[in-house]
Amino acid sequence: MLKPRSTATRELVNLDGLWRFATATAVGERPWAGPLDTPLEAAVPASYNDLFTDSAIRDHVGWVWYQRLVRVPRGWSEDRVIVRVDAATHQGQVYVDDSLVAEHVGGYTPFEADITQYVSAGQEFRLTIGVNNELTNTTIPPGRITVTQDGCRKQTYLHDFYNYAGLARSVWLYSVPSVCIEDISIVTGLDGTSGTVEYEVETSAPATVRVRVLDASGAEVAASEGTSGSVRLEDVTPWRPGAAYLYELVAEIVDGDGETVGDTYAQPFGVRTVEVRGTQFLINGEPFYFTGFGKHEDTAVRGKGHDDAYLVHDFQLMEWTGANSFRTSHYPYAEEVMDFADRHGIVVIDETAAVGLNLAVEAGLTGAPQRPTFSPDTFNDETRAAHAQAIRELITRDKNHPSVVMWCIANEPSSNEEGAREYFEPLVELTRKLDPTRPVTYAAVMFATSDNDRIAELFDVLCINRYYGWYIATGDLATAETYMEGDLRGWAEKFGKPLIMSEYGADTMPGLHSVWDQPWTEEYQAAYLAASHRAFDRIEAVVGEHVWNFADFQTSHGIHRVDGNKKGVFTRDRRPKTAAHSLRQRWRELGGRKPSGEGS
Ligand code: BDP
Repeated sequence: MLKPRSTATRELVNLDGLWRFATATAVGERPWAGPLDTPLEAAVPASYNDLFTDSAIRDHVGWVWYQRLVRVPRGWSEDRVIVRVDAATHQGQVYVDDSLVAEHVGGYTPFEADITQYVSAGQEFRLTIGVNNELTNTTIPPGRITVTQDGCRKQTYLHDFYNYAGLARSVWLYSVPSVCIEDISIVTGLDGTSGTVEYEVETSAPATVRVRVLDASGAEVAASEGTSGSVRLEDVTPWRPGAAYLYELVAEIVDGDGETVGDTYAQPFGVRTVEVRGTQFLINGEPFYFTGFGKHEDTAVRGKGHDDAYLVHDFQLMEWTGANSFRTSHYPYAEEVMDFADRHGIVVIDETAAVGLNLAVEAGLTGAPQRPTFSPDTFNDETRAAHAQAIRELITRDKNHPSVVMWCIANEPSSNEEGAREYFEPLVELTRKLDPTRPVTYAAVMFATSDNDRIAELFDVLCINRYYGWYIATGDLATAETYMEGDLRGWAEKFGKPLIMSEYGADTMPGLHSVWDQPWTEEYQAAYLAASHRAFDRIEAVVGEHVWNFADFQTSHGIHRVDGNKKGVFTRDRRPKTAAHSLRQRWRELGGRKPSGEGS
C-alpha cells in the first residue's frame, strides 16, 4: 500500500486538527447521520484517553466518534478522491455523510476508501470516523471484556502498556487520476560495485508504465519500461546502517506515445541486502551488531499520538546513546517513523501487534488457574486469521523500507505450550511467502527455554526477552549474570542461529540512588545492564542487544507498576537516567560491531 504523496498528478490534504468527539454512550444511534451533538473536541493525531479529565472517557470500552467537515478541492473534478486513515486503534468505520465507506480491524495499520461517488469537487462533506478500542480473544493484540457487578464493561488485556485508542495518526484526503499506480514493490541486491533493483508496479487498470531511478541528487541513473522488471545501478551507493542513502523509483503511467504522463509516484528506496549466515546477521555482507532499544509510541497527553517533535528528539537521543537500531515493540509504528529511520540509517526490527498470546503470563501475574493459550476457547483459528491479516498488512505497508531488516511476528507468545507449533507454522510460512528477502523472528518469553520452546527452529533469528536481576534473581546481579549466560548458551548450542537480546531491563525511579545493588535505583539499572553485557560478550551467537525500554511508558493499572513502566533508560519526558550514560559509552565504542576476542 502506497503512502499518500503529493506528485505532479496527485494532491494531498491533511485532515489533522481538532475534530468533534464523543463516546458512543454520549450520543444517539447513527451519530454519523448529522452533526455530532457534543461539546467536546479531540486532537488528531492523538489517543483520546488522556485528553479529557472525565474518567468515563478514559476508561470507555467500545465506540467513540470523531467528526469534521471536509471540503474537496475544487480542482479535483476529474480525479478519484480517496480518504485514508493512517490508524484507527483498534477498529475503524468511516462515514462520508450518511454512507459507510470503509471498515477496518487492526489498530496500527492504514486503510482507505475511494469516495469519489459520494463527494463533489469544491463541495463540503461530513466525515465521521468511529473507533472501537475493544480487544477480544480474536483480535491482535488480544484482550478480554468483563462486566462488573454494577454492569460496567471493563477491558483487560495481556500486555502491560496502556490500551490507548483513537486516531493516533494522521487522516488524509488525496486525489489520484482515474487510472493510477496502486502499489510498488522493490527488492534490491548488491553485485560488486553495482546494485540490482527488481521492481513491480501495480496499476488500477492495464496501462503502459515507465520507470526511472533517481539518485539522491535527483539525477536519473537507470530507466526501464513495463509493470515489472529490473535495473542495474553502476557504482551504487548502498544504504548502510548509520550512513543512509536513498534513491527514488519514479513510476509513471504514460500514454501510447510516451508523452503524456497520466500518473506519477516517487517511491524512495535504499539498496542493501540482509542475510543470516550461521550465527551472523549480515547487512550488505558485513556482520551487524544491533545496539538499541525496544520502544513504545508513548508520550504524556498524546498517548500513542504521533508527534514529529518527539520523533526527531527520540532519534537524536538514540543516536546520542549510540543506538543503531530499535524494535517497533509491540505494534507497527507510524509511517513517519519508518521514513525517518530510512533517511537516518537506523535499523528496524518491525513487529506486528501480536503481543500477549500467552495465558501462562496472565496466570503467573494473577494467580488464576492457567487456561491453555492455544485452544478453541482461547486463541484459536480466528485469532490466527486475524494474526495472518496483521502480518499481511505490516508487510504490505513496510516492504519498501530499507531500514526494516527483519519481521518480528509476535512478542512473547506461549511458545513452550502445546499448540504453539501448529499456530505459528502457517504464519511463518505466510511471512516468508509475502517477503522472501527478510529474516523472520519472534521474541521469546522467559518461560520458553531452549529445552521446551516448540517454535524456535521455524525462525531465522531468535530474539530473547529476559529479566535476570529483575523478575528473577532480583537484586542479585552475580546470579543474574550466570543465569543469563547459561540461558543464552542453551539457545546458541541447540539452534546455532543468531541471538538478539530483545528485552532486558530494570524498573528505575529517576533520582533514587544507592551505594548498594538496590533495585529501583539508577545505579542498579546501570549495574544490571553491565552484568547482562558481560554475559552477552561471552557468547559468539549474540548479535545484538535491545534494552527494555527506551523511555518510561504508561501502563494499565496494576500493582506491578507505579505510574507506568519505569524500565526506561530515559524518563517519559526523555531525560537520561544514569544508565543512559553508561550505555552511551559502551555502544559508541562498539560502533555496531560485536566486541572482539571475547566470544566463545
Ligand atoms: C515483557 C514484555 C514487555 C513488558 C516487560 C516488562 O514483552 O512488554 O513491558 O516484560 O515487564 O514481558 O517490563
